[in-house]
Amino acid sequence: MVGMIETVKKNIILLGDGAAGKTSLVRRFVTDQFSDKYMTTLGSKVTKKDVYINLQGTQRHMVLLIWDILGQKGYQYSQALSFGGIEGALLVSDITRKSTLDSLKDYWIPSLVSVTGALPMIFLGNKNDLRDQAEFGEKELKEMAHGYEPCELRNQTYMTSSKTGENVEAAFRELAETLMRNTEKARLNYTQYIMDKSEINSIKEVADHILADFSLQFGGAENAGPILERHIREVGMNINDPTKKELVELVNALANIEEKFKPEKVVNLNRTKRLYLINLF
Ligand code: G3D
Ligand code: MG
Repeated sequence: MVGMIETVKKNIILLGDGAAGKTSLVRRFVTDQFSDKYMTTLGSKVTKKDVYINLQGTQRHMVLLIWDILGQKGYQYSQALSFGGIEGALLVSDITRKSTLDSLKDYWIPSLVSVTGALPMIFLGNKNDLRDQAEFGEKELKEMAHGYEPCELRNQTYMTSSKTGENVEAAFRELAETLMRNTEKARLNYTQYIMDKSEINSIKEVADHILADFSLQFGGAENAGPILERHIREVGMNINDPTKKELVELVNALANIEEKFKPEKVVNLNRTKRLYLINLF
């Protein structure tokens, strides 16, 4: 069976001075190619890439939307607009030009976080195939990255080359996995929140929470909506006036679905906490 895999969508952005290698890194990651023909990126361009991540024994599907912007300073306003919804960043420096490292600190990071707030960042020292012309190395890159903790990243820096492909996949994956772990943390917080029964005052609110919880774990309302609608119909539940019996049936139906793509432990935890909420009323 192909199985149902949860999908989450994440927007990430590459920032750094012009010619640091942003566009080449995206091209290498997405198509595994390096082109020596340089095309100026006008405005921002979004590239989509599917990433599969194994997290705690569950296969996850992430759609990465990769924003590549015009790498010139001074376009702050229009660039800032495109930061909306950005959840992670790759900060690209070119090891043959020390100035590209400095401007991460002086320009790119401040202009990013002023819009997005703190977010996971990975620091790249690109053009590592040109080590013999380097003006700085991994040590300086790490020093800068450490200044931006707590990003809680295991590996915040990568020496990359879009020419040879060195570490390109690893750097993108590190960011993707970090974002996936953060999504997981948000879920746990949400569970904590709904377990606090003082937040829930009626059986209808219980139904709301169960539907929201399922959607969240299923990668959003877009994916979960049609499935929920079908099962609500099947148990004959009126969403504005649910009965306990109907809700219990719905919870069991949702557990059957989750069994197909979640570890048994998680399925049982979800079922238990949902039944617990129903039984408060
Ligand atoms: P940008 O999008 O950050 O502005 P680009 O940068 O990806 O357009 O790359 C700028 C130039 O650097 C290009 O060269 C590109 O081929 C080169 N480049 C990018 N990454 C690497 C790398 O890892 N190693 C080497 N040696 N060169 C790289 P041109 O000459 O076409 O301008
Ligand atoms: Mg570019």
